[in-house]
Amino acid sequence: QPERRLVAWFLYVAMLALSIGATLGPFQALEHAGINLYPYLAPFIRSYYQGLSIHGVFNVLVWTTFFISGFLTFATMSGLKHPLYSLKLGWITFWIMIAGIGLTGWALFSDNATVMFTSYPPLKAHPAYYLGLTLVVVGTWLVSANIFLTYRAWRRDHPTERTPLATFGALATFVMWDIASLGIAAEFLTLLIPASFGITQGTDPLLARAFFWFTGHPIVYFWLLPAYVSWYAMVPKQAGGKLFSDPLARLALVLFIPFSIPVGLHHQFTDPGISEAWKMVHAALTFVVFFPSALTAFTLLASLENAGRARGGRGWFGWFFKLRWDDPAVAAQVLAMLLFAAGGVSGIINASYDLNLMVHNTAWVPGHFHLTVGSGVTLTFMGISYWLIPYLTGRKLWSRRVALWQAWTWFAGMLLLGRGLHWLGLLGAPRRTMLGAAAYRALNPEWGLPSLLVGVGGGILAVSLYLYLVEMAATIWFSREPADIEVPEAEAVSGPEHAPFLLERWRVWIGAAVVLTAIGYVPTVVQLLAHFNPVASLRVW
Ligand code: HAS
Repeated sequence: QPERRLVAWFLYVAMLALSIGATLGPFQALEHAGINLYPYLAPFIRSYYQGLSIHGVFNVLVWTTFFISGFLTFATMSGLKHPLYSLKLGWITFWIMIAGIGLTGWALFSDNATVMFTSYPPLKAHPAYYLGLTLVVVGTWLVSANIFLTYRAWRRDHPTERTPLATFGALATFVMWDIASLGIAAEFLTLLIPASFGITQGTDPLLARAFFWFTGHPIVYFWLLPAYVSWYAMVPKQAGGKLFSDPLARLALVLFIPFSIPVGLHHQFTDPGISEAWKMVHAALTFVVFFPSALTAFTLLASLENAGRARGGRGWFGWFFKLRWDDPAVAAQVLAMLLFAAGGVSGIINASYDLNLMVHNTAWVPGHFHLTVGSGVTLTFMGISYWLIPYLTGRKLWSRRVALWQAWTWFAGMLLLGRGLHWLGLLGAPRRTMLGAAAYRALNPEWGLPSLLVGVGGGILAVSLYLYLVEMAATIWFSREPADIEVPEAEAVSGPEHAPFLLERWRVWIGAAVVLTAIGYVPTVVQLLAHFNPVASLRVW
């Protein structure tokens, strides 16, 4: 019971963050469609760019991180059937992270951190912004420490057992993240925080970007893997069937440890000062990290087909319509998978060195990430909350119908918004720009229709967001019926006993990650450090 409270509070804060961050999304979408409502937000939000920074940070950094911290802590405990190693540490972590978002939130709302969620120098924020985000990252390290210690305590009593799949996924996520987050730690601690305090006189934007993307690409898998945990370990059961293959699921999850990190230069294909050869190496490795997602698509389709056929589905596609579409937890997550598949395809286009030159820094890129983190991840987390919040609070979901409407409206809204943004990108519309401004619109009449799609999609998403928040608030505060929920644990057609022990040898995967990361980054970082010029950078800050 006490652990349930901790998990629930992580999720509540996540939802609060989403309510702030996502509320600003429709303002951007409508601006692109030529309806500028920002003046009505004054004095709280003073510009499109301040709104965009808050939108990015609260959605992709706070909503995701708090949800993941709660959900993976839960998945570890429920998988192992073992209490958390230290509840006290759990609460200390929670409050450290709250202090972090307090500082960052203050800087953002006081218009002292209009630097976008990528925090690129030479844009400069108040030290509180960087310190706050640092505390959030430290919080994730403490969450992972608690999870690892819980696992170690369980392992002592179960030396030969396979780790339950959900817990295995939680461990893989945090092992990967703990290594990946060293990049942003280096950037903030050695470059941005000292410079924002005025301790150093300048900084080096290129070096900062290299450190940032060391973490910035794998962070997308930090967001994605918890969704995979749910898709593999829970959804097959909720959909009425079995996971196709437990060993394939484990293989996919564990492969993210070595392959997630040495790919960050694919965000810097157009940056000067980095060798093209190393950019090519990262481009090639990006196609390697695509592989576990391809495995996932195969295994999930087979698992969903298993569920649909078990429920009487016939023919090539008939099984799809027999899934439990009346269960919002299932509907939301299957719709999330569909959108994610489209986002994955645009990711492959981004990763292709030559095609990237066409789409880089255009509206295509937000099109891509609204289908991945904004749909694949966010809609999955919403689907998870439709059973997890009732489980944690003991209160039945307030209205299944509202939850179903929410899932479908998110799907429809993201389809339109995603299509519009990708299309705008191909027409050369830049990202992070007030596209609705009269000068742009007059020069580019062909942006009209895709901008309209973005505006309509954003409007539908606003409705969907509030359906979600109302559903959650009503379940937590007003639902009177007790919930009768079991934690879903999918059985597998091919069970864990077929998984080779190698998959559980964490040292092997960590070793492989360290070696590959060193190969992928050491030459570039050494070269950037050799050219680091604090005097020239004085001019920047
Ligand atoms: Fe990305 C930029 C490449 C995945 C998020 N990405 C971004 C940014 C974000 C982001 C936020 O190479 C912008 C950062 C910024 O502000 O500058 N991305 C990729 C590649 C993948 C990928 C190759 N991205 C993600 C995920 C994200 C995410 C996941 C968040 C969660 N991305 C890039 C590149 C850039 C980039 C470049 C830089 C662009 C630039 O120029 O700035 C891959 O990992 C994708 C693999 C995934 C798949 C999909 C598999 C499908 C599955 C679902 C199965 C569906 C079923 C249902 C079963 C190939 C697993 C189907 C049912 C039926 C009946 C059909």
